[in-house]
Amino acid sequence: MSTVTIIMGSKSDLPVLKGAFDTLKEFGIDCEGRILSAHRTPDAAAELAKNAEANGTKVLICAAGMAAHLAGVIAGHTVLPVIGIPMASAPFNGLDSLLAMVQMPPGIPVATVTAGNAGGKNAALLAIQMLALSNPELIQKLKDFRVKQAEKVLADDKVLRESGYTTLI
Ligand code: RP5
Repeated sequence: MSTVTIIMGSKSDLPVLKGAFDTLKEFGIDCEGRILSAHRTPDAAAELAKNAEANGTKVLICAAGMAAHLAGVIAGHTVLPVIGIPMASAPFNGLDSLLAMVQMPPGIPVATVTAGNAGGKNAALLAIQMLALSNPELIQKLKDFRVKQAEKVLADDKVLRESGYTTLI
């Protein structure tokens, strides 16, 4: 198993996770993706969680929508950190997933990140920040990433001001 394991409740969640895979790759973190559901494949999901620590996984990322129990169920089977991404699923646009995921009972935490598309990237960055606690090289990469990100915003700001406040597009 890889350092970061990304589990999604359905193949339909995959597009949102592109940001997670891309970001982990950018930072050189080995990761793997699995499609397992807390409801449709409960035994396989539990098995993965129970074996994750022994298999060398350090952080688990779980994406699920609707009655989004995946992250919570995984967290109940392991002491590894679990990051949850609430999917913006219909008909409640992710409010259902968010509430299901963020309301873990005391004793079994899930670190819930941004709902929907941005959640993939933020889940990966949070996982990297966790891994960076024991990896100074990753700390530096995260600092470089922040600098680049800020430079991009400031460059956009400069273009906007120089354009006489017309659109950037
Ligand atoms: C959840 O139900 C999945 O994580 C997905 O977000 C949602 C809908 O699944 P599909 O019906 O698209 O397979 O378990």
